[in-house]
Amino acid sequence: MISKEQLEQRYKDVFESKSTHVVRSPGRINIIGEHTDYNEGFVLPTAIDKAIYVAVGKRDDHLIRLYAEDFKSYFEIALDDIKPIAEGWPNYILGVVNQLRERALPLGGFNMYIDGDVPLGAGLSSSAALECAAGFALNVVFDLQLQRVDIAKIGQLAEHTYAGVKCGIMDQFASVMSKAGHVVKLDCRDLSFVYTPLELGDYAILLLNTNVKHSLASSAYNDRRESCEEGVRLVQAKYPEVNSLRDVSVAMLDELVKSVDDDIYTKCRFVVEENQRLNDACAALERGDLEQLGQQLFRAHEGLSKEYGVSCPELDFLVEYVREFPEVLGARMMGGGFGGCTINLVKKSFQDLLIERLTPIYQTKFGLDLTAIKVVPSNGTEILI
Ligand code: GAF
Repeated sequence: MISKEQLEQRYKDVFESKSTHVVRSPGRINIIGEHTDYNEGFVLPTAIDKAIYVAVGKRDDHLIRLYAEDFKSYFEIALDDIKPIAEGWPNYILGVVNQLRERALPLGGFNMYIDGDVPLGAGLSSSAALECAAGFALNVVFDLQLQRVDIAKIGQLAEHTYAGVKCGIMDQFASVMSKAGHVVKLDCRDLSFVYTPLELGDYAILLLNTNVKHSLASSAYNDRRESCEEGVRLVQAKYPEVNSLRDVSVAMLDELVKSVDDDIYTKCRFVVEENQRLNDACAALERGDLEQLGQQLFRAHEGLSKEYGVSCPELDFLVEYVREFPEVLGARMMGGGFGGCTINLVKKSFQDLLIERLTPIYQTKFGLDLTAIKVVPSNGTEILI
């Protein structure tokens, strides 16, 4: 947690003026429902107690000046010159600004100081948190009258256009809309949602960060999305009323995709089954059946690894290792994949022992540090007052 006073002071040091607002926008976890959001399916995320913070203030000119504490790096551009840069953190903010300008909203120059405690590249959506923090802050500073959901959509489009990842809406939605102590069951088709209390009794959510991030993750992500869209096109040949994999059954895939392209078939079937798993997991959570919930997590991992092909040896190892322990009810890779964290449902009293045992084994096997992160379901984006 970084305090408002610290952020205001750092803004003052960097820009030699006073900020007017400080915004906190959190990272997220997702209990289950992976790669379903861009297929109009369901997801079950919530924000965590790790966030991106921005302090912001208007300028008298039309310049945007940014400073990212993590990279100790400045960036400056005139509002009228906005375009994506080759790569790097400014794109997430520039992408948001670009979206606001495309909507002809009245923006002026501003300074923005950025800090945070969401581990970067860990699959906890630090980029979505940054987009939402920036969108939320600019909404307040320039009185743009945007709703929270608009800010999430703007963040998603920023990611598509300025970061080149054709992501779904889950990460941005979770960052702005979450409620402490709850998960959000979000229907990504119409963005209707319900909050469900995350009551885990003697169990807790523990994240294990592989500290692996594969450089081809973005293109592999976009490839998966294309495979899903191709599967839908094949089904539409006979069922034109189908819009997305949400409308597709395994029987339809068996009939129309299997013999045409086995790889597309396997990936599409994973998505259809993942939606079903999410519904089963929600029902288990509602009746307090944590064992059943955990089983769904293990099954989801199998699918993500063997069918959807978005895991990696480090993630597979972590999930296999924890399977041995009765104190771990479930585990799976989380988020887009190819690195990042596993999410584990672990008996509270066993967490530290598990971390202690696993850390040296992981280090010996992969030559990498393992980082354990305990998270608490938290509120979405807010102005710090
Ligand atoms: C990433 C994306 F940004 C999300 O939209 C989602 O598709 C997720 O991967 C996989 O479920 O976090």
